[in-house]
Amino acid sequence: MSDNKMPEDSAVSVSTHSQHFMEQLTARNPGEIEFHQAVREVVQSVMPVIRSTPAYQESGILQRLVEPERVITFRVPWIDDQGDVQVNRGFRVEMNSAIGPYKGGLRFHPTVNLGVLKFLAFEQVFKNSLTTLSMGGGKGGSNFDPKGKSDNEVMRFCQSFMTELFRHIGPDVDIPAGDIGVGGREIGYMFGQYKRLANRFVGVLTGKGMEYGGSLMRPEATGYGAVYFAQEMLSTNNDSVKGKTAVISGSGNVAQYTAEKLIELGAKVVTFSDSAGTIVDKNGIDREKLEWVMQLKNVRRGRISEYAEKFKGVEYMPGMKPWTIKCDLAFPSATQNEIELEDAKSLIENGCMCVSEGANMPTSPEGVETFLKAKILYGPGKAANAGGVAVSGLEMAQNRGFLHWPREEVDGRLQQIMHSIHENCVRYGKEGSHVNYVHGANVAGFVKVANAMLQQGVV
Ligand code: NDP
Ligand code: 2IT
Repeated sequence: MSDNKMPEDSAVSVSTHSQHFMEQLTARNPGEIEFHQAVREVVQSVMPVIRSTPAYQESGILQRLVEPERVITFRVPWIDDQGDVQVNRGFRVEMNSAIGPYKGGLRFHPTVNLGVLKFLAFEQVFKNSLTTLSMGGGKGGSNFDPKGKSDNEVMRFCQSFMTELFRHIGPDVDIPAGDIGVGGREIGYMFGQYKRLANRFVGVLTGKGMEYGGSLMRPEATGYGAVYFAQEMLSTNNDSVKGKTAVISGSGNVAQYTAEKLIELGAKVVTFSDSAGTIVDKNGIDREKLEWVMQLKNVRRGRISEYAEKFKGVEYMPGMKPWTIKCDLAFPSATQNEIELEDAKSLIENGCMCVSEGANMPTSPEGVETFLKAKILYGPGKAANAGGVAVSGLEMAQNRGFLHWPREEVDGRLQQIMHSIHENCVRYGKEGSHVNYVHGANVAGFVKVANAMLQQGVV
């Protein structure tokens, strides 16, 4: 018997099996705390399914799911504007390709390390499975910090990063995209370098510019999708986002387009944030103010505190997150574990009825527990933010067919996909009259990948 199997004993409870599995996982992957956290949540959801399906146990599905198929780490040397040599570390975690080529974003942020990317790649496997498209899971990035760097420095970094990564990726192999710190500018520089090295114009990255194979609606997709998912959840109570007050964290890609869709659908958005603090605009952030934020963050690359200097009646809360502000809806759209126990409690006490996660794993386990106990509508990231990678999948489909679909077509497909993700969560997550979307998303995402792995043998 392998060292990661438990003896067969029906008296051994599901939770003992989960605990035993997690002990071995943490011992094998020391210090990778975000990875442990992401795996623990999935294991808690899927262990009953595994225990009741002998084929899953016999073929070691769970043991194989938590071991990346391949991890690449590499040196990324580049020269800054002063002429000094800088060295960063690059990664690509190719987690699972049972249902399609590896697919997932690249994150450039000083906090990036192997544990963070393994958690993101692991989540991506289930998320991509939920989209209904054929995409495996991967994630990559670097501890490079684009903040305060000139365009030329970012270009030189991206070119050096791709000079190694290009040999590991390809349109049938692994198709990266953006994430924190990687937007249209970085994708452009990386695409240019890939094309130059490979001498091939192919859809090897998604989130490309419209002029060279990008899809309409990809920039909007994650934020719009998170709002569509909130609408789906609210519709189970015959409710909608119209007239509701919403708080959003972050002020990057996901936050901006979450705000745009909420404003369009008649909600009142009152916050944005960044890693330095939160702005609270009780009058509501309207289209014009949002346009100003987009210029600030995407063109001038400024800080959100400037919003409070620009507009009247706005409070800036340095060092604070938005979760103490009274709201009906919350859209965490910045980073992992940004909603801790106290934040979750404060949201519930203030009457928040729906949380739709644009970010990946933004709620700590204690926070998740708080939302589940309160039985609010809580859509975890792997379901609620899947619109981004789903439209990446649609970008790949368009690239294959040399096509460029109109905006309405992509948006229609995105809405359809978010609807089917919601249906799947309900199917696997219904607990009486309540839907446990965490459980639903984990089990629904798992079953498709597990069955594909079963059919493909022990690889
Ligand atoms: P951006 O880089 O565009 O924006 C990130 C935002 O989050 C910024 O406002 C940033 O503030 C803030 N932020 C980042 N790290 C921290 C931190 N440690 N503490 C506080 N604030 C922080 O990234 P995206 O909008 O693309 O990504 C946001 C989240 O959405 C991430 O969790 C990402 O994984 C997830 N996501 C993104 C998708 C996409 O398509 N882009 C798809 C699905 C999920 P500051 O400027 O101060 O760093
Ligand atoms: O976390 C995510 O789903 C993303 N950053 C988007 C991945 C993608 O391939 O579009």
